[in-house]
Amino acid sequence: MAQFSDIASRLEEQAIELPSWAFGNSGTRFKVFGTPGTPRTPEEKIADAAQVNKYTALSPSVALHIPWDKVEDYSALRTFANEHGVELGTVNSNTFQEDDYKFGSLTHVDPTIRQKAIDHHFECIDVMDQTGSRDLKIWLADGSNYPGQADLRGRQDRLADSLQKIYDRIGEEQRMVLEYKFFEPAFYHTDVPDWGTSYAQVAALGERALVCLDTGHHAPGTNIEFIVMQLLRLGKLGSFDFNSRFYADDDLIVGAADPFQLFRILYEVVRGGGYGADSGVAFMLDQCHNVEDKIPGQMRSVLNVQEMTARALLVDTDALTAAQDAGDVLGANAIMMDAFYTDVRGDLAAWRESRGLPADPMAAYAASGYQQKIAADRVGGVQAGWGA
Ligand code: LRH
Ligand code: MN
Ligand code: MN
Repeated sequence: MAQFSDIASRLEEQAIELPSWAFGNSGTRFKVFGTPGTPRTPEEKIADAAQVNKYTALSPSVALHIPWDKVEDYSALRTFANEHGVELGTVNSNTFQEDDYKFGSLTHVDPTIRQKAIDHHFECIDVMDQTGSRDLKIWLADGSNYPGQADLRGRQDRLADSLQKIYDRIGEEQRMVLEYKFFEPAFYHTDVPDWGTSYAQVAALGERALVCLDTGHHAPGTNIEFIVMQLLRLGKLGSFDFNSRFYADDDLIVGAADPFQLFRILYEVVRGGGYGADSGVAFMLDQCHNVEDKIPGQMRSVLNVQEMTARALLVDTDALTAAQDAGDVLGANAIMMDAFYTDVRGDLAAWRESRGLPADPMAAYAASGYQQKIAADRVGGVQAGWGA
């Protein structure tokens, strides 16, 4: 197996984008619990996200969700972010919270509603031009609840048409990523339910249209690392929304529910050339912190990704290939498990210190007093965006 010192330099390349909405209050349809100190503005969300980067050096950018993060002046927001040591990242569109979209957005039968949804994406591209963002992320709630309710084929054709109009608008340096999800809020069919549909749609558009894989958007038992492998093989994996789940789209802390699955995914990322700044694969979180504090929740998440990335990098790939080629089933499996079971926490702590970072970022944040300060200073936090 490789030694930690062999792989340490590769860890410097790691960047995990944080979602602005993770810092707002969120919950279930039963109850949203408020957390003292919750941000009231996009600026306060960015300031909180910057804390995560300050203690971990893992999260240099923050994703926006429009209109949840709507401001008058996006150039000023960009300057504000830069002053806090972070960049503005992916711009997420939102066509799932208006009455007009009850029966769909980019797939809607009514051309005026389709155009409204397309125009919203044009507005997001305008935002990207001001924030310097590279990626436009599209997730659609479009779907139906009952067999016969909608013409599945017609909706797919209209989707292709709408996406083409949006794609034609993005700049040379910009990209579009199309996220899939197998159900919710629609319960019978979803218009972009799986990687195959997303792939078919983006492949028809061109090079700068790619698939976004949200780890919580698959049926239980799905082999997600296989999908990662296939999309990398096809050159179409644009980004990840990382989170973890026990049941459905739970949006829990990545690596919390199934650390082994996170390891397997990251192994395929590394194996397929999807790791590192030049890979074109953006690592993002898409999580909600319903009952835990949000800043340490995000910190725990990026540290989990870092730990599993280190373990994935430790796999002895030469020995693995030899075992695979020799038909050594148990030998090959043991090589994977050796890396997975390696506790890298001590090595990571020492490595952080060698780079001027706290050995234990969670403890350093807790000792900083920031949480107490925002709890005292801010009153009346917003609701993540889920309604704000
Ligand atoms: C949909 C989703 C998508 C949205 C986000 C808030 O479930 O994963 O990425 O933009 O949640
Ligand atoms: Mn997502
Ligand atoms: Mn989701």
